[in-house]
Amino acid sequence: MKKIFLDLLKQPITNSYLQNTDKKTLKKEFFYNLKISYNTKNHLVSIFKPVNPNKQYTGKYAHRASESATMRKSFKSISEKLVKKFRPAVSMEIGSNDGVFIKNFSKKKVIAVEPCKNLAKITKGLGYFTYDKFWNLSLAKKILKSHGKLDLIYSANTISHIPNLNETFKSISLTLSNKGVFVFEDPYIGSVIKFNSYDQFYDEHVHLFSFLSISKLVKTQNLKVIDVELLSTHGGSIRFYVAKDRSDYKLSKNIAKIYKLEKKQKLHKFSTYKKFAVRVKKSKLQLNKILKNLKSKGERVISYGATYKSSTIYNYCNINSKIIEFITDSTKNKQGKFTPGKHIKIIAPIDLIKEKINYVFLGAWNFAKEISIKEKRFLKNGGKFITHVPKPRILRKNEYFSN
Ligand code: JHZ
Repeated sequence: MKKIFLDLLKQPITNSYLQNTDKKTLKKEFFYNLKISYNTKNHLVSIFKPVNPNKQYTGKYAHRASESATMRKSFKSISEKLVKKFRPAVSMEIGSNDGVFIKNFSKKKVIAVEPCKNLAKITKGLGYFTYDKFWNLSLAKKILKSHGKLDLIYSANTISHIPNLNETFKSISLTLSNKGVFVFEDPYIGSVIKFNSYDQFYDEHVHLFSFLSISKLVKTQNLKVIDVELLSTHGGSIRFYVAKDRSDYKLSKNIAKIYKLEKKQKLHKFSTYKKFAVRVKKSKLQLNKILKNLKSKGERVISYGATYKSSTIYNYCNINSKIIEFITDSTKNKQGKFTPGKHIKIIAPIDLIKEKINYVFLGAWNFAKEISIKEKRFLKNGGKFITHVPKPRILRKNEYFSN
């Protein structure tokens, strides 16, 4: 049974950055109710009524996974590790974005799946065989026929975006070879609860995974979790290694460890999520208080990173361009546009000192360390970062390197 524990109010589609804010454009903006539920049967945390994926993964998809040095490094390191460990003959990536992961593979040995046509064009252009389609049973059958069984399937920040997980894992089960491994990583519900990072809930994050939920879900498709890793990427992610349940793979010691950890954190109890929802409401009040106080003193506040995540914050906390003057983002195709719902202007990175900016809200708090290094002159000059994780606050000196 699905039980709702959090209501994040009316939210737009996070990828729908606006070209302009004229009446006609605003009238067409789509909103839905972002309510989050916990499934008492399989422990899965999901959006109660997800948005239709055709509205989300269009030919105008803005996010580029290779935009951060942290992620480029992470994808390089996991691709090398997987090749060394599993020596796959044929591999596949689901949700290949701009090719940041598959670039580390030989073109003959990997295929890409990417439903956003503008992104699929990038990997096709790089010479990788790319299916510009959603991952589902019909595509799995097509791939099986053309490429045979796969030894390695990898996916980052994509499986959590797919509403129908049963079909997703069934399709994996069908295409995986007997020694094949499916490795996927997504934001971790345990970290969201720990850091009060409620901004990890937005239209694209249909589910937030735990070991408890995934181990149950894959079992129904004759698969088993053979290993699991907790990662620091994206403010706390979880990486699963899944294989056929009759494969020879032994279970890693990490399995017992994470099972214990999640039980200790009570991720299998509805009350944990109810308590989290109370903290989220408090977080909204605290963040508004900090920002309004700065504005009343005449301070200029901007934001760093026009993230999909921060869209949830702006819309839930009712933060608009009267509070956050503008947002800087290094992604070229976001620049010159406006954020969905609250219509804050996005511009290219600027010299914060020259522009006399004193306060910067970290929309991309998950890259606090990388941004702190980039902006060390600003920080040395007395500039301050603001974050909402784990509690809304103005960051003290030396706090930037903590995640
Ligand atoms: P970032 C997207 O979410 C959408 P977002 C998606 N649903 C998902 O799951 C995650 O990615 C993985 C910019 N930036 O990665 C670049 C700077 O401007 O936290 C990006 O626009 N300067 C697929 O948007 C944004 O911040 C910098 O120095 O929440 C970061 O977005 C750095 C490091 C980043 O994901």
